[in-house]
Amino acid sequence: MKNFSEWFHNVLEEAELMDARYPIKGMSVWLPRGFQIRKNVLSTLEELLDEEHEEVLFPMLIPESELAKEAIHVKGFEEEVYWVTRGGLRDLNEQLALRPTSETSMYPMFSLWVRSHIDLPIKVYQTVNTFRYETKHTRPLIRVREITTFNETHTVHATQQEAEEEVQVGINIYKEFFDELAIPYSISKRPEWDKFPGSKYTMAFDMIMPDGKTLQIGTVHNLGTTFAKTFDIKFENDGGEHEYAHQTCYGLSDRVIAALIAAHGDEKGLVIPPQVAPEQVIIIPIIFKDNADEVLKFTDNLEEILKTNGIRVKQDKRDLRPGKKYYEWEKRGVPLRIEVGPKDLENNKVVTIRRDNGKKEFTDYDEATIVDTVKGLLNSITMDLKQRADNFQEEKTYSVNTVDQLKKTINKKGGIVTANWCGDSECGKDMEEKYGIDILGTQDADVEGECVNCGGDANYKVLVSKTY
Ligand code: PR8
Repeated sequence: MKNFSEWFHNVLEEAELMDARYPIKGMSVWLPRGFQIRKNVLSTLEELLDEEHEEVLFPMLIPESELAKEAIHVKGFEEEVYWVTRGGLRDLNEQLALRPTSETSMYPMFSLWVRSHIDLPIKVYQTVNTFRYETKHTRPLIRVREITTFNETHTVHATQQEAEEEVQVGINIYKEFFDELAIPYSISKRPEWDKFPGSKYTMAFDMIMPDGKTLQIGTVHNLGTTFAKTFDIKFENDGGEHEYAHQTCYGLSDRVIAALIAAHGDEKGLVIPPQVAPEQVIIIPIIFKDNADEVLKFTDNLEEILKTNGIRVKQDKRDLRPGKKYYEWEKRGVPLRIEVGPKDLENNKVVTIRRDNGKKEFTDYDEATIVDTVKGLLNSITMDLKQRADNFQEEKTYSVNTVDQLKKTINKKGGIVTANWCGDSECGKDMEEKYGIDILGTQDADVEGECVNCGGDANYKVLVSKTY
């Protein structure tokens, strides 16, 4: 695709996912088809979270006094907070923030809940809307001012060790989640100057978009005891002493759906992996005047069989040319199309067409095997989409030895470029400024030799790219 931005906007519109014409910048409307994908994405995620975490729901408004308590945190968000200052005609005594994220909404309550070590760990999540007055260029799903799908997990632990382990739990859940959606990613530890405000460190997932820039699609933060100290989250240990709790939080957003669209779409528009597709199969009966009853009897039966076997299927019986229907369902990204015409009835066959690669196959229609055939095809589609997306991320990840190569590669090819780095903040910021790039983060690796920028001893592999 030549112009990703334009393509992305067209897909949202043509696949009927979102309407971006809402009269507030950075806020859009979820249309039924988009909402259904969102719902399927969320249930995939929540199924994973539910194994160890419990769902909660906190209020959207946060008193200024609580938001302001954690100095570093509030500094990080001060330019992005929306404020409610009036109730009806009256000015409020204390202004209330629309949550930009929920640490300062949840942690005063955690302070009340945690008394002794028996109250720990706490592991909860919520899926809510959050508000961030973004000043960078807004784009639907990618950078919004109302994040409508903010899934945030918050945990509290007795020891540093447990919090470390929870970071790994969070990373593993997100890995599994992205794998199920066939979304590729690179994981790195964000540099000091780009970690979550108030955290000890941030681990982030980045996907390379079709235009070569990377999108941060999820983050896992170790909060240490910073917030516990600010909000007085203490517990009595076995020995009767009071200790501050160790915390983590992790989250992802609407961006995951942007990543899903970007990872799999093609020139014809949307391609959705079967796991989250509103319809996994669309049946198109090819009807002529004299055979309508016969064909529809057949396709109704086919629809019923697939449905009872747990496949999300729909039949398009509208009085339109088949070609027009094919075009529409292709744009909507339905993974598999089944066409049934009078000839197929005679031969007792159906035609299947894959959305991802256009492959057309004739399958014998036999009630016992049609389900297996369709399930097998959906499976292959999932695997092939994943393979294709993973290959793209891999092919677009380059390793270089000099800063000159780094600059050239980023500018010419985009993607993620890796190199040896010392890890020093001054050196990192200098590199970002000089070359107009972003340091995504570091990966621990056995590195030997010099830092590409300053020539000092290299300690890490650094991931560099242009970002959204
Ligand atoms: C936290 N607190 O808040 P985070 N539009 C779309 N997606 C966004 C936007 C935006 N304007 N800003 C961030 N995201 C922690 C963890 C509770 C949960 C997405 O962390 O500020 C990004 O993908 O890193 C980001 O990784 C995720 O929300 C979590 O936001």
